[in-house]
Amino acid sequence: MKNLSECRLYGILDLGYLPVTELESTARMMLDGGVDILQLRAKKSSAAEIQPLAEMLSPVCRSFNVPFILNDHPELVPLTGADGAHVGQDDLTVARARELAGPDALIGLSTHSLAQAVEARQAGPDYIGFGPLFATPTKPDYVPVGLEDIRAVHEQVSLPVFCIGGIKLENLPVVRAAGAARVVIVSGILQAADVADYCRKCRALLD
Ligand code: TZP
Ligand code: MG
Repeated sequence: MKNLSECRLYGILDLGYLPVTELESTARMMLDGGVDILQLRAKKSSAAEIQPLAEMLSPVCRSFNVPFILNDHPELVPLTGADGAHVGQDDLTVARARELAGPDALIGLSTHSLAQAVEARQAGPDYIGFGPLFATPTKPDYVPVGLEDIRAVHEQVSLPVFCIGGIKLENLPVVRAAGAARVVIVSGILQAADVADYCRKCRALLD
């Protein structure tokens, strides 16, 4: 499986944008397009609903050597073959998530400011998300952090940092120029006319 250090483009299958019936086909298009990590995010679904979806997606991601991450639900990691879980600031702790997900699982943590990103080191995640950089309907109730702290986060946090929030193919060069090496793109990818092509173009800008 790809090491996190090699991963630059993080895609999210967000059921807010995508019907369950299109999950597998969209996952395959994203993987074909070169997404390096894939997350399942189903904010309105129960663990019982998420479990079979994760069981279906795990082997698909594995066949591309791409880590498969569950948003929340670390307890489903050992049951579904997922590779890890992502938790937010208001979710259970990284340590608790690791206990539930197992010793080999990847645990990601969302951060929403430079201070939170620096503090995240103590929590011990395998990577952090940093954002939202820009206002985004995917996560509406958050104040955007902008581009100015991206370099400081990279200087002060020695973990893979995935910038997130309002990132699209169009603004990716600006985000890169501000110091981002790794990005998460949700709606940009899921609303693209050609998902694989969109991912390919984003991935090329991250090399
Ligand atoms: N966390 C911070 S911003 C965000 C999440 C889950 C949503 C990013 O979605 P989009 O559509 O790429 O702006
Ligand atoms: Mg969460």
